[in-house]
Amino acid sequence: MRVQVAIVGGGPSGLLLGQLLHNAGIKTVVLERKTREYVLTRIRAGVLERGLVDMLEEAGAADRLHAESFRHTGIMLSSNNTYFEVTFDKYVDQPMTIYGQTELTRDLYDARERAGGATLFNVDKLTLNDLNTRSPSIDCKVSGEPLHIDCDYIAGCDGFHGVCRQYIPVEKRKEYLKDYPFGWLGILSETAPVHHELIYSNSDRGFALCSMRNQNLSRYYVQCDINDSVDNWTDNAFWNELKRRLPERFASTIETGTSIEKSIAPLRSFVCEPMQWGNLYLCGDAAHIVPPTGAKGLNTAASDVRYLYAALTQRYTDNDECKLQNYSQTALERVWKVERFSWWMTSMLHRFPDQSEFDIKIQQAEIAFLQQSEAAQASLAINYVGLPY
Ligand code: RFL
Ligand code: PHB
Repeated sequence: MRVQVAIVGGGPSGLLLGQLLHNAGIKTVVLERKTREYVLTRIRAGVLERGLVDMLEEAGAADRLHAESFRHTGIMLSSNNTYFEVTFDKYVDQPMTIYGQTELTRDLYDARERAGGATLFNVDKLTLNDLNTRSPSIDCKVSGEPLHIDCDYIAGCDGFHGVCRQYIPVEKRKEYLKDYPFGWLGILSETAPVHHELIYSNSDRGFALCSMRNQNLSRYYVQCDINDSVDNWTDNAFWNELKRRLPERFASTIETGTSIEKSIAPLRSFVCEPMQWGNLYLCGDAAHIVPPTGAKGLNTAASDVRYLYAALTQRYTDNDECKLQNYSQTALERVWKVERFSWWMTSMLHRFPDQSEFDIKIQQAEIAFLQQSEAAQASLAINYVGLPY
């Protein structure tokens, strides 16, 4: 098989890049280790920046999103029993869109299928060859059958646990990692959201988040021990803990019900530098991870896709490799700002095991300052709605 760009990973980064390139007349193949059904069972992000929505439109995959998504113009922050809203449109003219990553991924698979783009599932034993030459290639097995792919460029969109990043030689690669000493226990329930905006809550018992997918589908999270297991949490135990971490007004009105999904996610900050090596370019979770506080993971994957798409189209339309050469530097500049924001939101809102009374007072002062200062709220709003590309 010969393509111009071989894309490793059929998550949102790989699919979005694949669809944009395909529409621009650039021949691609998307290689996914799992099945389509498996990818579509992962419940993850739900809050999209405008930049991502614009790209989905450009990819021809935004019709259902426009029909079914919700616009958000602020968030609620709470600290024990006090709460206040940060209204974004007071500071920046850019709403957020509520639409599940699962649905977005499904729309991208459907758009790719309609457009006749090649997607191969059950891909394993993948090796990348000759990355530092003009003719890189991939060897892999697809449902057990060997396949050789010649290409001009390889996009490593294979997530945090993928293989592509490992092809950047150790002596050329620097990895920055911060693991947080807690996780998020999340549930999805077919109940009405407790409030029309998201609620991020700092409480003495730990962080909680009230989010949603639509008017009858809610997503809730509570900070939990890093070694905890979902088996330790009945639905009842979850709802009780969530209520204890919310201000009375919300705890008393929340609608509870049977969960339809329950999972625990670890929290980490991670950046790999550089994000390119020879003709390999990393995108999304393959190159960086943020803790989910602030909803930036998928959105940052999208900004990488925007930069790489622009660089590849410049290469194929003008035969100019300038943007490709600068890809890592351009992408990392934005990545580090988002890392800072996600770390800051996480630090402000969670209980840390080694936190002293002094640390807790500082956290409370930070939230009080945010409540009182329009400048601080503007800073949060600018970062939350998404920094410019
Ligand atoms: P993904 O989604 O991990 O997809 C990578 C794909 O590559 C495949 N793969 C391989 N394929 C072929 N060969 C190999 N050797 C392969 N190795 C792996 C995998 O099977 C997979 O299909 O990475 P991608 O595309 O970069 O997308 C990143 C996003 O998924 C991630 O950043 C977000 O989900 C993070 N995130 C959130 N981001 C937001 O912007 N807003 C949110 O509200 C938000 N909430 C969240 C989140 C992540 C969470 N968890 C579970 C970590 C909430 C949670 C709880
Ligand atoms: C979600 O709805 O899953 C969600 C929302 C906001 C976050 C993280 C996750 O910060």
